[in-house]
Amino acid sequence: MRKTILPALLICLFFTNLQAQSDTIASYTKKTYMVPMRDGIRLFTVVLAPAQSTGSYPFLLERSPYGSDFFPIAEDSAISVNRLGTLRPMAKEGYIFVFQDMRGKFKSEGTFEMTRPLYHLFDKTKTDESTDAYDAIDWLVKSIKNNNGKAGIHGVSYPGYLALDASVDPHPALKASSPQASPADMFLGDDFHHNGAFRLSYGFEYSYLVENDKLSNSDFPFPQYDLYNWYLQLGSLKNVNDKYFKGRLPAWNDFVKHPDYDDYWKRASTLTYIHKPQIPIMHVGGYFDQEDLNGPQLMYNHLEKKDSFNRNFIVLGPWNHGGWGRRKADSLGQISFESNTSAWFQALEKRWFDYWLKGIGDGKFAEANCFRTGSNTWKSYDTWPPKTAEVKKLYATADHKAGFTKPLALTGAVSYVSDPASPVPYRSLPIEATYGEGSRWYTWHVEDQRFVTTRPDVVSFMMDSLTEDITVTGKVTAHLFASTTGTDADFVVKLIDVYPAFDAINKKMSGYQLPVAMEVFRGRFRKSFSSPSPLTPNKPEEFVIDLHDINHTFKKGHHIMIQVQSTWFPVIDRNPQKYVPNIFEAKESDFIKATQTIYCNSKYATYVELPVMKQ
Ligand code: PG9
Repeated sequence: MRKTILPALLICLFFTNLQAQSDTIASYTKKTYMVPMRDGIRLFTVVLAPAQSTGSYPFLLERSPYGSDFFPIAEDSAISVNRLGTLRPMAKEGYIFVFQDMRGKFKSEGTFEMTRPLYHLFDKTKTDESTDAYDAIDWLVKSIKNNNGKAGIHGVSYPGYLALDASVDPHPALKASSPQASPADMFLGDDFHHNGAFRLSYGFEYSYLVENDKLSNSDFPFPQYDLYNWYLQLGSLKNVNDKYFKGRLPAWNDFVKHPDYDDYWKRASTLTYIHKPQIPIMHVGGYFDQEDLNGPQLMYNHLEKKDSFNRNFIVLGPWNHGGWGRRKADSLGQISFESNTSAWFQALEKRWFDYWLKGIGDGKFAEANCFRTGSNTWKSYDTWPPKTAEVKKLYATADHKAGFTKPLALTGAVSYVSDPASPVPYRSLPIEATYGEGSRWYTWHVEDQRFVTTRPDVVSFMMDSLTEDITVTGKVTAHLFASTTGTDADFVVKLIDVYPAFDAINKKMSGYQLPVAMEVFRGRFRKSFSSPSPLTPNKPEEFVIDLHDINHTFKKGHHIMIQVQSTWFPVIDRNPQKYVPNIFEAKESDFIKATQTIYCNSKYATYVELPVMKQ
């Protein structure tokens, strides 16, 4: 995150070209403070306040584990609004920007705890990220002059998660919050696991990034550039502590200790303790977010059930992690969106905070603003997902095709051999370190899948070319009927937009295979994420896999494809394919080849549910 989001949102020196400003403020003065929390711990805080100001301004707060002292100017010196990057439009309007190192990171005192639960909800004497945000706001409104008594909080990813935490039992001055790419549940989705499958490269590199050293963001010193083989040679996950971390990183130790969805994960899940929006909340997420795609969608839906005061809003765009903070987000990888989607969002974010914190505007915000990929248009909705879609079942057939008609034959299946010794890469090699030099981590969600489609351990089911556009808006769910010769198995399902084989105008996009939805499921958790159980060899079972919300038009002439595989390495660790109680403790001999069978017949029909809009 650090190398995309921080530069993009905070220290970038590029300028955005948004709507006209009141243009009253030209420069900001930097001051830093050690702000006391209720338990005496002091948090390092940077305040940028309008210089030579006469008015009163709201606070816009961002709390972070990545280091908040990123404006390289001395205490008390002034900085021109032109150097405030994407904050510039709001800066001209007049805000007091506050950046705070969270507890235990960089210049703040105390101890860092990865995704610290909201302890105060169970014990009023305890502190957590919600009480720290409360205490910070309390101190700010009482201590910083020229404030108007109102505060907003926002942030991308970890800072987004901290914005969400701040929105629980909020300080009375906190009037609006925008958690952006905030994880919701680290076992079910987001950074560390997806449906119980462990995100190896991310979990390994991220725990080192934040826990190796309090005062820096640490890059693990890999001895090579392409990490596919490095992770393969690592072997069983037990080697991580034996060879590298030596039990020194608390987050990694917790991954090892908690292989199932137990109380540890439930306590850290925001779903457990946030039940209704207490203040206006605007969730922001990207369809191609390589880190926290699920969180914003899950949390919006969760809060929507209790949104009696209409305070819950969502924005979804064609973005990777934090892509809305870029100067220009008119494309991602090879995929064009035909307009600057980040400028569109940044204008909306300004209107949002201007309204809640400064009373500017009419306060009319659509419930959901969700970009439609494929046809490349912004759409607004009264409900998300819209109720007008008709759910259709796209079936996989034994001849590797896909169609809306259920297979009639009593038999029909497709098999492949999955070998943990030769796992399918999740993106084309080289696999650079996640945040390393030249990393293509940021665009792998839109990578052309032809790099794996021809592998014998990847099976595809493709529709004939479309005779008219099909727009899918809302939640895509795979119902996979599968068996394995082993006793545990992962299944990765992708929904792919296959471009026409020859595009005379845009030749390089001919035959492109764009994954518009994809997800992994660890078979042992099919009945319960808390109590895993082995699979019975050769027994067909149903695996229901949430492929998340999309808003995508498959254009006339394109094909829709379903793809299935059983490894996705090294973003997902290798399932040994032999059931063991804790995969973090598997032996090398537990990793076995297995034959996976995907059933495509009238009794066991594999299909993907698509919410299709009427044209
Ligand atoms: N995806 C990162 C993260 C968020 C929350 C917890 C752990 C990791 C991030 O970009 O901040």
